Amino acid sequence: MSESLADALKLEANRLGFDLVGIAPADAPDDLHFLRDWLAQGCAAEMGYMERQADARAHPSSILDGAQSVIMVGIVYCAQGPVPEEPHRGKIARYARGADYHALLWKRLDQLKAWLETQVPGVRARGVADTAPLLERDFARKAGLGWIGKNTMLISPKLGSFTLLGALLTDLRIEHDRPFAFDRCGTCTRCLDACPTDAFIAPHRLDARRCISYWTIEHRGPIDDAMATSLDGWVFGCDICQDVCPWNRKAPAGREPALAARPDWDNPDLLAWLELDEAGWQIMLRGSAQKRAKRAGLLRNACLVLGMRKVAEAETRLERLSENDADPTVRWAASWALNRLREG
Ligand code: B12
Ligand code: SF4
Repeated sequence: MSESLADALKLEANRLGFDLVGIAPADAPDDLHFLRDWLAQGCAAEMGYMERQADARAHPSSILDGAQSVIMVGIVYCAQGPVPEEPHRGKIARYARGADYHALLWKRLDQLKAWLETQVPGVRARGVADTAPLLERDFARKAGLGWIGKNTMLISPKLGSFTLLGALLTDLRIEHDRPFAFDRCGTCTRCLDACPTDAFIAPHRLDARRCISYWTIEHRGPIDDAMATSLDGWVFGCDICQDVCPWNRKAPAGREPALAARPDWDNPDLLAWLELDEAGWQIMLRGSAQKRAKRAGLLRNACLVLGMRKVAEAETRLERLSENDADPTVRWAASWALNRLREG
């Protein structure tokens, strides 16, 4: 297929709001052996879907039969500076301070697909973001969007790593971009050194069993003591390994208003979380990526942070939750926090 289609496609993707776009061949991922090692070492923790989908990740044709090209896109989000720290306020990863990116990316990818169908009638295409069995960072690198840093993030030399990725797979063979061939990390090890829980067991290798992001978002149930004491204020996700990265120093603010931080999702008052009823949680989490952790996960994280910070105003609310909450994880976390608070 002609190069002009690739150029027109990139212009259209940009017009739709994607900040990065590149095209990779729909071949087996280069990094599949890394995924297999990572799984074998137990680094996926309890993310059983990573194990179950391992074979599907071996080729993009598991997502679209006959796929020839993977159009990788990226969108910049909410790159504002760190939030002020008050003991009763929790930290939310930047990607989740605005509207849920999944719905946004899926909609934009559908629009790109519709555009492609007008250019090439009969073409087959499928848009995916995050949830499909695609090694997105590997394909992003192959599509020329950037390199995979020692913190495992896809880093664009122009835009940094505060980007979210998506892919439009198609059975059309479109002019491919060159893979990003450089590793611009050099001798830097800031992310590896800054991680408070030593989640990077080697450069490019994150052990989810030690990652604050994993524990606060993905893990269900009580949290090991070693991690519970190390959350450092994070109640949903973690940005430390990106905040310290020099490639994010000049990262631009995103141009997508929906991804900008919302006051109620940014820097939340955890004492107020402890008061919310079921209906309040439903309203709070509507349209937010934070709903992945569910009420129980978020309340658990809030209790742990308040306990570690010994926020005295939380005591009566923690007592109430530890005795009466219907969810055993919340009761556990509230008791854990009360013990910390009363330790003196
Ligand atoms: C599972 C998952 C997680 C897990 C595990 C993370 C991980 N590093 O694997 C947890 C819950 C911890 C997580 C956290 C986060 N995630 Co996440 N996650 C995913 C998911 C669904 C799969 C990732 C995966 O395949 N992991 C398997 C391992 C093997 O891959 P990897 O760590 O990326 O390692 C790559 C390379 O480093 C290399 N490699 C591995 N080992 C080695 C060893 C050597 C020596 C070398 C040279 C290379 C190498 O191979 C791998 C594949 O390319 C993707 C979406 C998707 N479908 O891809 C999003 C995704 C990676 N996450 C994303 C985001 C935003 C985050 C967070 C920033 C959220 C937050 N603020 O809390 C953190 C970042 C933590 C981090 N440093 O990775 C974005 C990343 C965007 C970007 N610019 O890179 C993605 C792409 C979602 C999206 N659609 O935008 N995530
Ligand atoms: S902090 Fe340094 S080592 Fe880590 S990803 Fe950024 S440039 Fe690479």
